Amino acid sequence: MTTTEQPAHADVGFGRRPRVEDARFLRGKGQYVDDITLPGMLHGAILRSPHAHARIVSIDTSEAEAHPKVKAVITGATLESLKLAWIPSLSHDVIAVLATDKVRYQGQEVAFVVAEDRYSARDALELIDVDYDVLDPVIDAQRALDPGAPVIRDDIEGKADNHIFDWTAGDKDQTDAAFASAEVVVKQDMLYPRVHPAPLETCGSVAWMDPVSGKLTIWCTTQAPHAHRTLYALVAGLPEQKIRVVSPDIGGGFGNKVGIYPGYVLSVVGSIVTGAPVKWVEDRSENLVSTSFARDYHMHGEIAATRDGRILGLRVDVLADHGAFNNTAQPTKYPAGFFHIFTGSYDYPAAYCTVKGVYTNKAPGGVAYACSFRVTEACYLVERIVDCLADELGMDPAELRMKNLLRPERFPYLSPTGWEYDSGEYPRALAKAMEMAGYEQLRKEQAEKRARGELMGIGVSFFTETVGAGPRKHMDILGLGMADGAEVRVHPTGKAVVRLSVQTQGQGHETTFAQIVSEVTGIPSADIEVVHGDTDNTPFGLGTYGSRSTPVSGAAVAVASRRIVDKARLIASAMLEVSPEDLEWDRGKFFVKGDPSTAKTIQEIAFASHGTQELPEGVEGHLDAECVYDPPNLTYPFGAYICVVDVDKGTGQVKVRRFIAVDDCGPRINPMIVEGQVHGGLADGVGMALMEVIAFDEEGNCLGGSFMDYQLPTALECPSWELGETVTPSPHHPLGLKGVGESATVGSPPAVVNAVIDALKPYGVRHVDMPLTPAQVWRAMQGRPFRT
Ligand code: PCD
Repeated sequence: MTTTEQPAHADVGFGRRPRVEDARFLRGKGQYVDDITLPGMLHGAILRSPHAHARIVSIDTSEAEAHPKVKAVITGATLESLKLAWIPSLSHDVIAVLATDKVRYQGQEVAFVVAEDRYSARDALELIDVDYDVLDPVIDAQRALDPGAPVIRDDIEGKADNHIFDWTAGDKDQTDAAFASAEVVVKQDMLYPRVHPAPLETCGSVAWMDPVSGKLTIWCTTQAPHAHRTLYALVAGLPEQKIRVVSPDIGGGFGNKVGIYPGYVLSVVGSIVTGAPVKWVEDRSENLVSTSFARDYHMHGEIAATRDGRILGLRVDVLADHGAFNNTAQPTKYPAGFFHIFTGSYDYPAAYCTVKGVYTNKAPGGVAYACSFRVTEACYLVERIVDCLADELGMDPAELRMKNLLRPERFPYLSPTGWEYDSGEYPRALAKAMEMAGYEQLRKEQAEKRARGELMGIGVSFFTETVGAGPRKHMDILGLGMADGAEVRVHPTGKAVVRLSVQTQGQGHETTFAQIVSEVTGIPSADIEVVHGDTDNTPFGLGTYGSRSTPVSGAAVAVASRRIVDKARLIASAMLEVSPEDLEWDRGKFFVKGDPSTAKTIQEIAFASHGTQELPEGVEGHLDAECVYDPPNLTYPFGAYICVVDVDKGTGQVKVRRFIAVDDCGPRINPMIVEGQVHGGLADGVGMALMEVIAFDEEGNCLGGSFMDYQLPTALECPSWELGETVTPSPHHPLGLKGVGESATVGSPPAVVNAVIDALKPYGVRHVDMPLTPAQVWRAMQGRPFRT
């Protein structure tokens, strides 16, 4: 069900348009990394550590090397000789490509076998003999800083503890003063557990170092091909023009494919060592156990308010578990990502947070899984604690939110932690969600059910996202500023090609970026080809994550398209022998003011730009343009979500019965794609709230290494989503667009958890940590009387 009313099919510009990429996806004709086969290609497999923490005494590879189909066995020692054993992480740390001294988490890469086929490579792993001296692991982040805790990173000179960083945002004194004057203070500990992006396609690469041309081509599951190329150049000392990174079809990224993983580097080394192309594709368990994680934030929140429900301040203290290497992906300046957006959508002056990062013997990563760098954790914190406050005050959670939401006249709004929210109409979005839900009726139904002893819950959440990183002067990744390029070229016949620096992983850029060009130039979308994901054929840019493609690259495309129209005006003025100012633009054609019969279409102008038409002074031939877009600010999409659950008293089983989501991402390029993005994010949210967790035992064994243990939501756990929209354009984006890809993943977990806790209200339960599995919910009810 949807409230969006749009024409069924948009040929030109924005509107519903079936995804062009589906023609190949639905026929099983996508070209993923694992579909790439090159002549003479070899296959790599990784030997991984069974221990969470152990010293490597020796590695004997002789038997594996003797395997008839094995071409090379690479160890940390091989890489040390190439100066590739350690590479820079995305957060100014280093990560081991293959362990040299110690293994620091279960699943860490220890050796790489290259063989004629995948099976032989895997068989040969069994023939490698590693002698480990097992050490005590540090698994509990809370104990990582205990005096006497084993030091994980003794590779770092002088390192005597497991501390990574301390970071603060906001004004401490002002916040302390707000708390001192408050009538009510509510405190709550909450964990955002370690989860995994779990894309259906795992990570992989095919590397081919052509010994004749000296050109290295890497087909790779990457969300950021250009950034990867530059990093290969910087780290391996290879000339950048001799490196080509191709990101073919990607079966879901969700942040998991932003970083450079040891396997990618190993396929490159394998190709250099053997002189043949080498493919490496990890299996499901490798992906879940070793290849990144998300969240793992242990948060303590405190909220101050007046008795009548005016929020005065928020104070947060976070312990961030980063695993064995600090390989979190986020702009350099922000070790806790954009966590300081935790002040959320409410109007109050005082907020302060401290974040402490620690090493543990767990896989590194901290990827922004469907999250603009820790916005998800931030949103969960504020939306949960506002519900705790409502509970304390005996106020309806929707009413408490309505009372404190930022009003439209407050925009552009400078938050107490320094963000400048670009635009918003928050109360309207919440009112719309409440109306769609039939909020009052739901509360009545709940009261009746409670009276009968049944558990029904209604959860409200409101979110503000900060997406589209970001202004170059503030944001970079390893020194690369976060701007993106785009090139638009119109062929003589009026068809066009647009080349993007960003890379789609299923979002449908081949559809929507053509629509952006079409919206501005009037060229039908079907006449526009989108080229992306190949560094040899696209302009430089930082890639697709943090919902930045539309805010940054989409803006680059819009500006380049406008430059096309500007140039077309000059050429049309020569064609019509009038001055450019005398022309009027009616999307797709220019005509002399007051005389529509004189129109020259963009297609005619394109031909003239290549033809014999004499061009005006200073105008070069051809109709093309480019732009490198440095966004002046981020964009701030927002939304109001309401979740309705029923909880089984006997088993603790949660059933999500309804979910109402009102999203505002400014104008929608393609409402159908936006709805798909929201559907996916809502399912993500239900998964994290109710079932997903990467847990460890005391020895550091990962307990989430398969889809039997790491549960993903399916259609069975999801209701039929009820979507609504409001449209508040971004004032600084050329087309008013805001990102949306991660909105629902950010906004939905607190709605689901708030709903479950609301259902448990008769038991006096104020908080339960995710995931709210039946066991977790059941435990929360035990030993507590049911009181209506
Ligand atoms: N759109 C429209 N309109 C508007 C906005 C948007 O239409 N207003 C659309 C576009 O165009 C695209 C989509 O939608 O197509 C999205 O967008 P955005 O928001 O801009 O985003 P991007 O950048 O493109 O993308 C990214 C995201 C992220 S970030 C994530 S996680 C996820 C999402 O995206 N991932 C994925 N979604 C998705 N989907 C799919 N299918 N797959 C995937 O993988 Mo991160 O940071 O990485 O964690």
